[in-house]
Amino acid sequence: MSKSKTIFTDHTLFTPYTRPAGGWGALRSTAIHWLASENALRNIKTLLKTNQHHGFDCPGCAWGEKEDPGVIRFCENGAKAVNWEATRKTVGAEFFAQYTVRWLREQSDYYLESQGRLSEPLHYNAVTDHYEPITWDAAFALIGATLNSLDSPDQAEFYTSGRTSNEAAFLYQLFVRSFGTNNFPDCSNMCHEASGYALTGSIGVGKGTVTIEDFHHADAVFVFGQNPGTNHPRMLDTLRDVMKRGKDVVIFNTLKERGLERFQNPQSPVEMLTDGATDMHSAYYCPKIGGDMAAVRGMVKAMLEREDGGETIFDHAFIAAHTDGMTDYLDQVRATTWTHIVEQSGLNRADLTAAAQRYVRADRVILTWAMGITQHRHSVATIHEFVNLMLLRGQLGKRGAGLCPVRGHSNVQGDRTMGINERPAEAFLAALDARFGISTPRAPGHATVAAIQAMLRGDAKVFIGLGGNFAAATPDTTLTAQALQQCDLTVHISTKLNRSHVTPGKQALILPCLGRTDIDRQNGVAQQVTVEDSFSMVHASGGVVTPPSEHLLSEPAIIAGIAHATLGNYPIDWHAMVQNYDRIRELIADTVPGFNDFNRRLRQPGGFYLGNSAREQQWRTPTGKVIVHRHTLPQHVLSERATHLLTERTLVMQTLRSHDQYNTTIYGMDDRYRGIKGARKVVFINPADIERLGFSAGQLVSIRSLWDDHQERAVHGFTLVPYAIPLGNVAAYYPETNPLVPLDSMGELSHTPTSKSIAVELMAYSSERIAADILP
Ligand SMILES: Nc1nc2c(c(=O)[nH]1)N[C@H]1C(S)=C(S)[C@@H](COP(=O)(O)OP(=O)(O)OC[C@H]3O[C@@H](n4cnc5c(=O)[nH]c(N)nc54)[C@H](O)[C@@H]3O)O[C@H]1N2
Ligand SMILES: Nc1nc2c(c(=O)[nH]1)N[C@H]1C(S)=C(S)[C@@H](COP(=O)(O)OP(=O)(O)OC[C@H]3O[C@@H](n4cnc5c(=O)[nH]c(N)nc54)[C@H](O)[C@@H]3O)O[C@H]1N2
Ligand SMILES: [Mo]
Repeated sequence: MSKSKTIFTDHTLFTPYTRPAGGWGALRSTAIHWLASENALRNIKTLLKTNQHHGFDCPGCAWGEKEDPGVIRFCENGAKAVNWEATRKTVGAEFFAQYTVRWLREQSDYYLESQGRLSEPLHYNAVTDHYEPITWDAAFALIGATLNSLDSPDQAEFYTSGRTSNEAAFLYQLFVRSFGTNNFPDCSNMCHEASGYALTGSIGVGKGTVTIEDFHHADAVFVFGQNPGTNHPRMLDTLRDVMKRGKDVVIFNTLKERGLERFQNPQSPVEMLTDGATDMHSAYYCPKIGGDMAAVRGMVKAMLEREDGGETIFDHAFIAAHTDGMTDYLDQVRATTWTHIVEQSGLNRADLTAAAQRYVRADRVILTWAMGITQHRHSVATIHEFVNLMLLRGQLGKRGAGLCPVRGHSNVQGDRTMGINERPAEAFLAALDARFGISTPRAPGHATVAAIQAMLRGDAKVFIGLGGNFAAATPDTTLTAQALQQCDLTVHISTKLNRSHVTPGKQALILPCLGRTDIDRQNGVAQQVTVEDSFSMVHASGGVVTPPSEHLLSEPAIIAGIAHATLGNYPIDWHAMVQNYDRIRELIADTVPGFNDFNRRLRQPGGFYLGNSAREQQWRTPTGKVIVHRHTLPQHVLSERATHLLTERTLVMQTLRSHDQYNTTIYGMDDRYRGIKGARKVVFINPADIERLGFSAGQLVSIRSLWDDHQERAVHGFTLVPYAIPLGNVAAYYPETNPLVPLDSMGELSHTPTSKSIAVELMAYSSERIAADILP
């Protein structure tokens, strides 16, 4: 392959974006997606109902809202999510009669989802390789009979994606536990699992401790490993307010993300018309991938050196009253060398000392984080390091301060609260047993990776997915596809066609459901569901759009159908619950702490706050105090199973989201803020690495990952894009790069796939390979 193969001369693919984030660019993009939705007029009305009291919760992210009547509450990417769901295009029997599953499998994720909303239940015919219509009753009967034929309930896996409402999630877990298993692989296993695990084991509760109100009182907000400009655009408003108050916003991100540099608020007429913009940070640090634990350790070390020199920096009264184990941790910090810290973080001592000073000078500090922190081998240790940093100055349990893992899916936190958990708490199981007269299983079930491993071994034979796109979202795509295809039955409850449907088991069903924006009538009465945001606020959501097909059922109705076909009326009359969702909420009120008087409280504007024990400085830990964990700084951010294969050509890769996608849903081919147009198969790489490795900008490469199991994991035909990224690091989009993430490469204690730290090597895309990819 010739080195001169560059496509950069005409700048068609890559042009650096120089405008502020938001602004006219965001408005323009909103308008384009809205007009392309084939339902433009209806959808603008729909958008105006987003996050309003009598509307629906945005199916985009889990950022919270202040109750502020009259304010329009949607962002560019929320608008894309709404337009995508509220399309008039549908896909049903005719389409599936035309195309085989094998043919559909060859199409892109974008093609599959853009066919429109699924409009009727479908059953896979393995003989013809086509999906065919099936009645709801026959579909439920097939599921019930298959589940009841298993040797053990543990041979079935019940996946959940985080858009599922509280009502559907509660009913689902009650069914699955009454059936007899805790196999609950969940999207959060790939997402904020490390946050829940680390926080529960330190402060006694696995959720963030702040509310949106706290941001108005913070003197400094530290944002780690997060790209809100794309993934939580409404958070930019909040950060901008902090900057406008003259306070600090301190960023740690491997990349210079546009939304964290400058922002023009599309909902501020003055900023829009004067073309003004706000600087979005007071300091921006670019650590190496996986370098955040080292960076925070460096900040603590800088503070500790001043303490050891006689200054008082730490809040000794808070430490004495509320923490256990701080002395040991500080000894560990003393034992960590600056050389190790600087080498692993990629930041110098002066920068880390300055970051520490910004932390010290603030009375009230909020620390937020997302996937740049949670998808590494040492994510739990890194989050413990965050907690320790915050404890040292008593930044927990006071106004304007605290920890804020920014959740992904709009109800991923609520699903956990409802009991979607493969290791449920004993108190919760006991409450279910007492209320329903059942004996729920006590043995821990499977999380996502364990579920894939069980399917591969043949130990699990049925897969049911409540939303999501398991085949594309999970690691090691080839192995996961094999796992699903080996199943006796796969069932997907979905709104849109996706890769999981075209990776069927021996038998397979697609069950089309209502989405968040659709009106859900039961017995002629429009129902509401509830969701919980990142700030533990529970609020109601009711659709406003006529559903795209009369053959759709709601998620609760589908779960009731499956449950009834499997268990009859044991332990409850499932169908009766669905007639009025208040009945499901009564069951929740009876069994889930914090939901007493649920039906009344959800009707108040803005919903209600579930509370957070750590915020009240009640530490639900074995000692009654915050447990200070001390971890040694890892020698390497990669697993030992990769480190002994490293050469000087090895790079560490993170997989991330473009501006035009929602997880595995691809809305378009652009990534505006990163300057990419019309392409997704790109690798962001430091220009010095391009040169060092003997490549040229714009060259096509193959990417191979390193793991010691002799499996070849590679993807081909990616374009090298020179980018401001630390030396030795590269970035590429998910899900195209999921085939590179080894199934066993998991976070310690969290078992989250390490999709932000993969050891890879780049190779020229060979002409043989090109021929193999292009020729049929
Ligand atoms: N529009 C839109 N909104 C979404 C989603 C979507 O796909 N599209 N997905 C939703 C979901 S489920 C989730 S979980 C969230 C995801 O929200 P994010 O966590 O913002 O998502 P990613 O694109 O994975 O971005 C990771 C960010 O971390 C940085 N990063 C990567 N590795 C490191 C590291 O080691 N250290 C540091 N300091 N930074 C690092 C990357 O450069 C990038 O800016 O968004 C939710 N909202
Ligand atoms: N390499 C790599 N892998 C990752 C990540 C990464 O950063 N890198 N991120 C991980 C993260 S944070 C997450 S959360 C997971 C996401 O994993 P998932 O939640 O499984 O994936 P999504 O892409 O959000 O699911 C999209 C599908 O959900 C269905 N859907 C949409 N709305 C509804 C609804 O209202 N009801 C129902 N029943 N179905 C609906 C549609 O059919 C759509 O095709 O991916 C993870 N995988
Ligand atoms: Mo997520």
